Amino acid sequence: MALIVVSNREPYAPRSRDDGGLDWVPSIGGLTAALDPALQHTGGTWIAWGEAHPDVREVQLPQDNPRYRLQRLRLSEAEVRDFYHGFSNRALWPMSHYFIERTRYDVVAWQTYVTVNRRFAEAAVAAYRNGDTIWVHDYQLALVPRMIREMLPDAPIGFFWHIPWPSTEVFRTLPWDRELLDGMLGADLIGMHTTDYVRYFQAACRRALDADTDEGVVHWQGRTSRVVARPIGIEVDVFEDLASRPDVEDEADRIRRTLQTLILLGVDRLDYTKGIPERLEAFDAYLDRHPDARGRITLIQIAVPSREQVDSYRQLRARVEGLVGRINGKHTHSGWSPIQYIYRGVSREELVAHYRAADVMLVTPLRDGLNLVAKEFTACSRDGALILSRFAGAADEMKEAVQVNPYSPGGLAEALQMALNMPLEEKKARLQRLRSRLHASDLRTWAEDFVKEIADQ
Ligand code: ADQ
Repeated sequence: MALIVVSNREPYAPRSRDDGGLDWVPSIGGLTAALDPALQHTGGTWIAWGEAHPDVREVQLPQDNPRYRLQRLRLSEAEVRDFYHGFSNRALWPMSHYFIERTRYDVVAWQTYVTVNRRFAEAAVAAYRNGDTIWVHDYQLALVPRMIREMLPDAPIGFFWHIPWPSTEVFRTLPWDRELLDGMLGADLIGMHTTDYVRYFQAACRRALDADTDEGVVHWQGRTSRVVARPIGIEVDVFEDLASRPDVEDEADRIRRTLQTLILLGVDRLDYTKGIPERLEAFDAYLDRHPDARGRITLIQIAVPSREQVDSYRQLRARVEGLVGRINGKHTHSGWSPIQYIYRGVSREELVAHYRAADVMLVTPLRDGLNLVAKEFTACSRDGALILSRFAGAADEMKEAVQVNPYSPGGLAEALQMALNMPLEEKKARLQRLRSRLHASDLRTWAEDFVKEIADQ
């Protein structure tokens, strides 16, 4: 039995070599990091948008040890603009993260979303053989389950929604709320990160579709879909191995030696949902209030560039850079600057070295489906403390983190004070408890169990 994964992003992106060939490099991001190992394990087909080098329609991956086939769809410029930047990232993304004022509900963008979803569905149907399992991912492709269902009435279809599912009043602002729900309900199994998202989704089905719901199921048009909370895990072993590698350890020591201060760390895609400006402002206020902390703490903020074609992301970048400049300008003295800002994707080794070097990890999104960084830090940390937003899906499973309300500057500063002063024994005990849970549901288990659950429906 093979697996067919359908997602917008591809797991590896092509990069030209000097000799004219292509190297396929792993993409950065939660979803692709999650599914590549799963598909390597089962074999099958991954269908995704081939962004760079669109003429390459198919490739066997990973390059050095091929385990599955990547089938790449070519999208026109207008499709990318309207389907991806337009509807996915200007309508569904802000709406699901409660940023209604940032949404643009444009009818042409919606129509393109429908057309492009159909192309993904057709590719999945063409790849499908009896006995296969289809797993569709995320908000860019919510209509695909229904479209596949119409062509393959008996295929096992799963769908995972990786971002928050908002409360019903927010979801109702979407002009195509019924269509979106109907699209998702083509799946046998719908997964989300938390039980709250599942409850809100069911409430939306009742309210918008007048569908019947029971414990964990939605009945709609003669079919039943199960809706389950299955928070994603990380590759715990991979992160632990990296964390104990001598070269990574040396790099962590080097970071600490260079700064000679306590280290606060933020690692995010540069996205307005991640609460980066709020975090910087809270740090600024902390330094104002604790003059003794000046020269003794550095915040390293690593931000990976994201969605730069969308205006609000460019504005966010300018705002963050402005804040970093202003705060550094205000507090820098005798060779110490409070913020080190890294605006690029970093390698896994570099990432883990920073997790190892950090005293306090700041994961303070205003809203986040789950947040993998919180789990990665937990797997790698020496004996650091984790500050975690109550609005990240991961907060449900990570009660031992110092939980904060990122909208409250005072609350953030207090959490920082608490984390910085936490006794070593307590930090170790909290990490220990968090880690034991990471092992119980790592990424491999999450993906394998979900695929099994789809097939068992
Ligand atoms: P994302 O919004 O991308 O994922 P997240 O879960 O934090 O958010 O995953 C980001 C990934 O990118 C992590 O693996 C992190 O290590 C990596 N990363 C971030 N910045 C980086 C940098 N500068 N350099 C290198 N790597 C970097 C979406 C949802 C989340 C959900 C995941 C998985 O928005 O809520 O947790 O999918 O379902």
